[in-house]
Amino acid sequence: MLKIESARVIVSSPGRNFVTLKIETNEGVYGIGDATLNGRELAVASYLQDHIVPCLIGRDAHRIEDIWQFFYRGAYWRRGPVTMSAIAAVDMALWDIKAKVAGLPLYQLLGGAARDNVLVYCHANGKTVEETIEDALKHKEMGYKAIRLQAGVPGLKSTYGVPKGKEAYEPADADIPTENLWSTEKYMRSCPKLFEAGRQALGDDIHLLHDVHHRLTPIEAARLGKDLEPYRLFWLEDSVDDDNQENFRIIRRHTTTPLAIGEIFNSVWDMKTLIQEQLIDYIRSTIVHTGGITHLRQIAHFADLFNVKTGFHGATDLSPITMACALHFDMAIHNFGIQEHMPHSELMESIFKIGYTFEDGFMHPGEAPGHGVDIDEKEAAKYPYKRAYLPVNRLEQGGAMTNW
Ligand code: EZ4
Ligand code: CO
Repeated sequence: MLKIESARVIVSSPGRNFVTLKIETNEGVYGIGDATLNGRELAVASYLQDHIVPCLIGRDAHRIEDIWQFFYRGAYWRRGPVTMSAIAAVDMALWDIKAKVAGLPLYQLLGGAARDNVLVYCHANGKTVEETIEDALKHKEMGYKAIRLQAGVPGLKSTYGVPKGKEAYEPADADIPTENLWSTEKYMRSCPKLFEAGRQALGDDIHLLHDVHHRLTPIEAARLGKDLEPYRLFWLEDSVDDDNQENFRIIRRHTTTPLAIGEIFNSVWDMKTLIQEQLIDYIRSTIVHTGGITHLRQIAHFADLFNVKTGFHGATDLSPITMACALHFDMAIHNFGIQEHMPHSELMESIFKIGYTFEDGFMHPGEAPGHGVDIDEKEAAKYPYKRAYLPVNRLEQGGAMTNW
């Protein structure tokens, strides 16, 4: 039996916090999984350390499905981002081990290549429309075929997703959440102008995407979707709060702009209505926050029945391990749509050794056995945990708090 001999949690902060689980077996082969939950990292670290690791030791590392069900059903308390991120880390590490033992890159175990490489989209940001277009043109030059456009809103001091200075953009920017002011009216007026300029400057062959970060009501989202129709977006992301799946019935009734949501979902039950009623076009739930490859397979296959494609979250607060697992997954499933790509810093990649590559708008997970990412534990130990939170938004005219 390929026995799990040890499992340990590695918390490291090379520019931002990452939580990694390393599982070692009696035959020397080991695997690693990502457990990073932005702003709640230590909760997942404790869940793993205190509640999962003791139950893992001695188990057969090959029994991935059984171990998944053991932690999902066996805990009695199901779902939630902390639990599902912890289970995901175990799942990624076990798939890594199995693929290493097989001597194959992970995508081969998931059914083999359904495509030659993976279409990715990048972020273009700026304080103004002009700055955003300039950034987008730079990314087009780098080969990207799909670009997410986000710009500052005239009249608002700051906007989430738009870097304040010249430094690389990191959304979790303070040890107590920064409070920003938000105006839906100002945003709704400026957003279509960004896409009118974007389509004109970037041409018809580039896919354009946009993220609303859950800030609108359903009828406002319906209006924005209609206003953006002339610019033919690839998708409009997180236009409303995703707590109530029925919100999307209202949006869908009014606009043909394709809709994406799901980066904060953690189980198939968060998206069942959205998929079954064909209220969305892309599901963004990803490997680390949704129970790992094992649960995402169920989600992708379910979504395929209803013409919903994947478009996994790929921000830098998901570690390179998640990025690698997502790329293997994207390679192998039929209903892949697009993959988000926010490159990690050089410092982060000096700790997480990656095997995946980018070329001309597409990525490939590489051919190394396993998921292809390793961690340098000695280097990781040099960067202790540093508390950091996402900002919050208050409506400019007082009252309600919205997301970010
Ligand atoms: O705000 O990953 O589409 N990408 C995003 C990200 C998220 C962060 C939150 O942790 O919305 O920038
Ligand atoms: Co998003």
